[in-house]
Amino acid sequence: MPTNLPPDAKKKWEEVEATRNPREKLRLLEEFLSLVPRHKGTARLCVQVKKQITNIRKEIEERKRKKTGKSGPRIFIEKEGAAQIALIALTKSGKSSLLAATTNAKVDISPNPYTTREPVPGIMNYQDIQFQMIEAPALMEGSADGRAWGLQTLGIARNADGLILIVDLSQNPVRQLSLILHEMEKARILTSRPKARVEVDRKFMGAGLRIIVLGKLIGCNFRDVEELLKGYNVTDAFVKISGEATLDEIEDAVFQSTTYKPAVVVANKVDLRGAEGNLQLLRSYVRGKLPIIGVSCEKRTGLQKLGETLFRTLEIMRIYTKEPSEREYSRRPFILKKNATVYNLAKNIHSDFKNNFNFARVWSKRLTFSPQKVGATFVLQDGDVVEIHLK
Ligand SMILES: Nc1nc2c(ncn2[C@@H]2O[C@H](COP(=O)(O)OP(=O)(O)OP(=O)(O)O)[C@@H](O)[C@H]2O)c(=O)[nH]1
Ligand SMILES: [Mg+2]
Repeated sequence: MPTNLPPDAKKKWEEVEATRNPREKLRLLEEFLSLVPRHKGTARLCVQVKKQITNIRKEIEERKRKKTGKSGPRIFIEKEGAAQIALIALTKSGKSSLLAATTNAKVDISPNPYTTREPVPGIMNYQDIQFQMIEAPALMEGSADGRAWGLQTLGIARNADGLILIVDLSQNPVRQLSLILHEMEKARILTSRPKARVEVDRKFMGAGLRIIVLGKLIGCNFRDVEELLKGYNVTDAFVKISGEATLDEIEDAVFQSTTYKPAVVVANKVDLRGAEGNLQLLRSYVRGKLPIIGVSCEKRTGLQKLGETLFRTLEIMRIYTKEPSEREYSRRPFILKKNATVYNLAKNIHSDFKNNFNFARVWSKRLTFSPQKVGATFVLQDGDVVEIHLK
């Protein structure tokens, strides 16, 4: 059921979205909440907003404590490398052990529960790129309702580019994984691509509202969507709807509350008795929906597959750039989403590049001859070398 908010609440939400200052955001969110009428249709929204409020409060407290003075929309941990990966798991499953086995981070490994209480980052090398891994404090039943540091942990998951979900194979892995997925779902973090994809790309004032439906609207029509968006003062935006979308899901996109994170399951402690059988149980439960890697962090086995699996699951690629005047291409690749074009690359390099783009030359093993002169719409692949020529 759509929430159908009164105009003053919608107006307030606009202000919430416009501010990046945490204190200001906190104040506005509280005001927003007071303007939301309480009924069944708004229950979900209220829970969501309350969570945001709790998270921001924690952020502010944390900042005060650490006095880092760094600004930015989120505290958490500054991103580094090709992608930030959050390690999400129940206690004692081996999050710290995985960090120790794959990075140079200093961690506390212990047979006692809840040893790690603060997020711990580490850098894992994979070929010529790096993944930043972050151990989040253990998830538990009730995390999504704010138990212990649950909201912080879920916040780390939400802020990451991808997830590693760890289960302990010496215990029932299905129970562990379903608990993790359930808590995440309550916090609206999905590990499978939602059927619908709604992208709201806000534009400058006066740009107008453009809605493109590539998929199918379920239980609503184009006009309903337009009404809903206008109701939230989304009047200057490019809205792309793919897959099968309900009005609820479109509303979610306005609030940016549901998020999809690519995830890899690491089944740890394969060295222990009964692990083999449990791994099979896990595989039949997951049914190929998520990649599973059986490892022993203690014995350091099975871990060599992790980098490649992450890379594949994140659906990213490495693109190397070359200056027209240079002979060699840069050894530090740009990381782009799979199927990105030369245009996406140009935009990534410099905002001026997209306006002044003339043509590009691409070197690639898959081409019959290299370099090949291409236009902005040319679709790139992992490993391509690109030289951009401006007008
Ligand atoms: N047999 C075996 N034990 C392991 C393995 N990996 C971790 N352990 C043990 O499992 C226990 C918990 O490991 P940690 O890495 O501290 O687990 P954690 O998930 O970080 O736990 P918390 O931070 O306390 O929530 C420790 O006693 C580890 O020695 C493994 O591959 N095999
Ligand atoms: Mg730990």
